Amino acid sequence: MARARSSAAPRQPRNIVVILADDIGYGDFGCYGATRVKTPQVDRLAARGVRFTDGHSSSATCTPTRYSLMTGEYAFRKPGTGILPGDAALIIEPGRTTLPSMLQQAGYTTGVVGKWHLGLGIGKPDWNGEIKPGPLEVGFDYSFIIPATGDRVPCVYVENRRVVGLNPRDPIRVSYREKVGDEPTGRERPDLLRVKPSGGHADTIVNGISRIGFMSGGKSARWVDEDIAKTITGKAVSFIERNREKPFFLYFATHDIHVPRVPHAQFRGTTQCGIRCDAIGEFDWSVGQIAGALDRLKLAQDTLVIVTSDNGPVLDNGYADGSEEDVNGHLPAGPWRGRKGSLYEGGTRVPFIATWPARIRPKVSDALIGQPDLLSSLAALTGRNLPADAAPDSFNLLPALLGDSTQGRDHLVEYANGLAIRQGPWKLIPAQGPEGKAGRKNALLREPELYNLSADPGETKNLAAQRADVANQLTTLLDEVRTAGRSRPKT
Ligand code: NG6
Ligand code: CA
Repeated sequence: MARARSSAAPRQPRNIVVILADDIGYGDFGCYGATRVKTPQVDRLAARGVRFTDGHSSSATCTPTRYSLMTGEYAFRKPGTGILPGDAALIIEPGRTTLPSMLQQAGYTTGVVGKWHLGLGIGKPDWNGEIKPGPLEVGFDYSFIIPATGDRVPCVYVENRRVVGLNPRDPIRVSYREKVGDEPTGRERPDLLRVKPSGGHADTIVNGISRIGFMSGGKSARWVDEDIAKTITGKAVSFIERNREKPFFLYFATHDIHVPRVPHAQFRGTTQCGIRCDAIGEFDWSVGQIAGALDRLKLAQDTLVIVTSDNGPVLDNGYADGSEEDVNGHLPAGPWRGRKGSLYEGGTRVPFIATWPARIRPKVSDALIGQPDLLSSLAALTGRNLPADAAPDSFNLLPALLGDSTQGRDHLVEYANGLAIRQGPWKLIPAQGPEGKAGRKNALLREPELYNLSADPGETKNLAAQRADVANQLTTLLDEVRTAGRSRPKT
């Protein structure tokens, strides 16, 4: 490993930390324009690093984005990578090149802490026994995870291959088909709920919140929602402390600000845009804990820290938590149209910040970059050659990531309920037919839409008819990317 030297810029960072927020939008941080919620910790990283204005998650929802982050493959290529239930099987094939397996081979000790949502086990996971394959089989040396989401059962942590705090006399049962055990569901006992669902979320009640899916048992292992951020941030900090003497890669995937939004009392009411923004404050606190640990251990100078989010923002996402009512003029997607789940820019254009004080100089970059690019770019950074068939949609954008260049991707496929393609200032959302949905619920896109984002960032003027030449060219490009099975150049 190259180590930091005072005389020369280091060749590769001593450590790498990727912090992936959940459902935080482009406009949710101060450094991206938010004023009603303060995010001093994120802003401090941004002020020292490269802040991208055209950074993207691979998809407008969680599982496909996380799949692409790990594999460098567009999730649309692989059926079964949509939003997974909490008892889904692992969707990454053990043995394939992943971001953590590549970094493991480059000499980093690798850890994942936080939301996983990529499935566990083969068939159904054995919650009461050894849970594998999982993170440890796809490149992580350590894992402490929420199996799926906060709103999906089972509501327990899994550390390495075991449920944490499980009493074997109270085994866990999980079903996404039918009720198991005799605990009440939200459907049966709405009077027991402290957060009311606004859609779905009517199954087993855990901690006064009804979830998606049914569970019984595992009482001693259940998480306390208010403490999730503190628990996982503590585990992430412990991982850093344990590995202080050797290079490490930490993938810290927060639960904030996904629903149910139940931030700790310390953060409640601390912002001017309701509980969703209070959860952003909690996220910022988590970032500060990680940055603080790196500072304390004198690792901050030579650690590459990336902060980004898994998809665009959403206000009400199935619980009536006041997010819509309390928004108070806050613009969660910033200037972009659309939100989580949408093919408009707000679906995937997310905060994207890279800091490495020993190497990166502060900069705002408009390079087009996607999270799938981290695998190729970090392989280049750590001197690893990727096998030809690995990371098929991951571009090596290392010069852009380090702020040495503003040259980003040539093109990018955006993925929600359908595909869109970006190239230069242009964005094409092809006609989707009667089943497709471009953005808002039930808005079927029967005609293609073409936007010039330089002139019209809000995607308001459809130029598809006027610029049929561009629309045709982008249609051909999207078809090529789709049928070729890869978009990363072979060399
Ligand atoms: C939806 C859920 C939503 C959220 C989402 C996944 C309902 C009505 N909506 O099905 O609450 O869990 O799935 O979010 O149940 S994601 O960020 O993990 O993709
Ligand atoms: Ca998400």
